[in-house]
Amino acid sequence: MAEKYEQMWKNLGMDLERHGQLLNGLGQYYGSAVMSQKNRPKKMDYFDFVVSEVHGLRIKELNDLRAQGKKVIGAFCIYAPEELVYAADSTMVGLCGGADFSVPDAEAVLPRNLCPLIKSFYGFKINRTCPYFQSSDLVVGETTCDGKKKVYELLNELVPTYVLEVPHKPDTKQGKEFWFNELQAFKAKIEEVTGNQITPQKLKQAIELINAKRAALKRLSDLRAASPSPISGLDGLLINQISFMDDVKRFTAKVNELCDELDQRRNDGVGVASKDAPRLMISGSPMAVPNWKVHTIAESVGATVVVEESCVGTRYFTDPVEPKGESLNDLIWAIDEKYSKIPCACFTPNDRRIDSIKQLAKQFNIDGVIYYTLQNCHDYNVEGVKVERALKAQGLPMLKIETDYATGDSEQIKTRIQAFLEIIQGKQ
Ligand code: BJ8
Repeated sequence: MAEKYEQMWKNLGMDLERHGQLLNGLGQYYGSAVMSQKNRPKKMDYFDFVVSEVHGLRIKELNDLRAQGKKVIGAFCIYAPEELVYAADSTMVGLCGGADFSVPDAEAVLPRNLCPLIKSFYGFKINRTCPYFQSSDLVVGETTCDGKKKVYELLNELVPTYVLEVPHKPDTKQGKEFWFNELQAFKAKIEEVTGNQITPQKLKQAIELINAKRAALKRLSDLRAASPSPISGLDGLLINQISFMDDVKRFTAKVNELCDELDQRRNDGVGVASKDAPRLMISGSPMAVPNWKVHTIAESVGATVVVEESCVGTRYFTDPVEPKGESLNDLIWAIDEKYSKIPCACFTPNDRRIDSIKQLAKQFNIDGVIYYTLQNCHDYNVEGVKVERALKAQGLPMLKIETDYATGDSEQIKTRIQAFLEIIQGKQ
């Protein structure tokens, strides 16, 4: 791939030497973690191809769009309203932020005791190895957690960064009205950056486009509820990660094709692990590419991860945008309603998330929950107390793992998950 795309990466101002190191490491990790899995669905071929070209062909596609005058908008959070971006004939992509590779670069500037996701994304911008960053005309941040909010100020020195102010009590009338005004301001910003006006018709089409993507991901998720699950948790996670990078229409069609195969596997009783394998939910901080650590470990010791209660998971696709009218205001209110329901731990109170975890535990017939917190993420860490209480009341065990992107604690995590599975199996 390197030679084919070298000129493109050069034009994007990337550090070719460091980028080469990154790609080598990623290729090896993908081979050992993902490609080595047994009995994968055939239709995973497409997603393997996307990963193999994630810094190549996909970046070329984005830059071909830019050459046609379209804009690429980068984001980190599912609160960035992609419907408004697509309604302005533009594309939204998730930015790099899931690898340890860029953390030392960030630590030369930022405090070390910061969430690895934040350090990773900032490091990727500094070291110029993320082609998504280099291809973004605008980055959209949001005032969710304090760490991100402050790092966006520094990021703005390197790439134009627009920060959405999200209400921290989104369920209140004031919160919803506040968010409606923020959405209007964001619409104006996107119109200014793209030079395109967002009409009701364009916004309606964009809502339908993204709703179809969310529906395909929900269909995939529902299929994982089968026993045995027809696809590994790692592949399920991977598809959710790719959803933030790939072309929306093509991705939706490919997920639906995969689901047809999984449907057949479910009917034939074909799974990736035995029916008795403990079924785990992973709940907590989001896992961006290539954060496959906990899934890989859990599935290597005999569990199946069947659902991610995460922004790279159920929080993204659970609710569609459901307009009650056709006017621009009706459509923006529908976006307001949908996004206000995203149960991020940055908000308070966040009972919606507890209810969702309880409902998912039933739907997926869960045996135990791994509560996953990125180091120094206070919001998810503290909210774990309430989640554990709620699960305990349902008789479900929870294992809390607080970790970063490095592999130094992998053996320790493995031992802890093995002990957790023994507890679960002792109960079965
Ligand atoms: S809607 S979860 S994607 S903010 S960066 S909060 S891990 S300390 S990512 Fe998130 Fe949007 Fe919420 Fe979802 Fe913690 Fe790290 Fe902050 Fe993080």
